[in-house]
Amino acid sequence: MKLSRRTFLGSTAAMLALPNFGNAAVNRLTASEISAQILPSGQPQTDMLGFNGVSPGPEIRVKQGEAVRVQFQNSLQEGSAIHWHGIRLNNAMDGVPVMTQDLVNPGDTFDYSFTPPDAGTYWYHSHYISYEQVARGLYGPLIVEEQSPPDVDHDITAVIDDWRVERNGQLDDDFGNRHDMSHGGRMGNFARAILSKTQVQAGDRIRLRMINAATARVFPIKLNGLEGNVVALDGMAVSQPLPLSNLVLAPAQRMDVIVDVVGTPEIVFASRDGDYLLRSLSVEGTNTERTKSDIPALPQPDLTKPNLKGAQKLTMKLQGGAMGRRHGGDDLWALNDVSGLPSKPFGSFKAGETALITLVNDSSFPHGMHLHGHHFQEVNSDGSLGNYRDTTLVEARQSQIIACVFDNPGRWLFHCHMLGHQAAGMKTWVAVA
Ligand SMILES: [Cu+2]
Repeated sequence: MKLSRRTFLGSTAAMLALPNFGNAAVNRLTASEISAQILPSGQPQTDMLGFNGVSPGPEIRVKQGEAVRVQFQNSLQEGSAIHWHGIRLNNAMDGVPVMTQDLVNPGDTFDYSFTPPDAGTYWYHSHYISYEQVARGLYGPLIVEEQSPPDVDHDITAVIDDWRVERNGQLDDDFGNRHDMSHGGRMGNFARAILSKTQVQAGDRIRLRMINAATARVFPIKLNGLEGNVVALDGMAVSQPLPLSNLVLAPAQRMDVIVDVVGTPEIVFASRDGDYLLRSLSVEGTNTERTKSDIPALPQPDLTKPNLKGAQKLTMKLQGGAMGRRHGGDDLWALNDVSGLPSKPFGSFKAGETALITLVNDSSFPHGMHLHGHHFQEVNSDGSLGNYRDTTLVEARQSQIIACVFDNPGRWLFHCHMLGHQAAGMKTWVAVA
């Protein structure tokens, strides 16, 4: 579905006036039906799902080593559960109904408690009927600050999403649309970035944490009016700060940049049909105290190094969809000829074991493959190990090898984060003992 340029272009000024999401201390997340001003002010409100009355839900922010303790209250009319995306946590806290916990029924609560081991940008979202609950807004940011955070003037979170909105402001409620599911997934007709803060000074140094909360859309991103580097991907610091070019956020992926304000900052979706402004920041005044300096690397993540020589080698074929070859599964999508969760895991690992997994995309659509409870490294084409990720984008007809140390005991989902694909078969699991 094409993004509606007309809806958007008339509304730049109005969007600046929109409220941002809050980040008060959070010890309870109540999921409920809400009304939100997703469209620019002056246009109708949208019935959605949210946490504590808002979507995105409140930003949870802790220091590395500090516990997250949240009571989830389900005030929806259907079950739900919260997945803490990208956190290497205890299996019982992973928020996957049936696999790691019982479904939290309407009116019930569930206590989540874990201590994130890694600093970085994460997020939480529903993991039940997620292609619908997440698309309706049931998610929020989870930020784990470094013990000594980098020296910046602003630490800003940007949650990026698209919605399929009708003229009356309501979400198109055809969430289970099989045509969407067999293609790229449910694409919205309106997109924007919701920011924790929008006012800066010229010359300020900003850490911008971008989260793609969309259930299907891959966002190529351009940053205007800003100069700097990418410093983290999927929460984990990159080994060397990367240039601000060819930025891509697949669904569920995150990217932290540290940038200096050199113009009017804009977060732009570089769509195939041209640039689409997701949000701009307003610049007032000049920071005269900040002197130019290189962007520092963040403290490096402390994960077990893979043992590539002794690695278990596995292949996962990503199959199905429109214009795809026949496969052995019984739904639109399959992994290794199985649609939906197999009775036996895709892989079984002894705790601490390294695996090299070749993801072969034998379909005509990209897939953002997400592994729970672990981060893995993308293997570069020259065989060297790349940056850590918890979600890797495998383009149509391409392959991606990942190296993972399976050191977190439990049963973990491994699935496509184009959530309609997941619902139509593209999921499996691994066992770590
Ligand atoms: Cu997919």
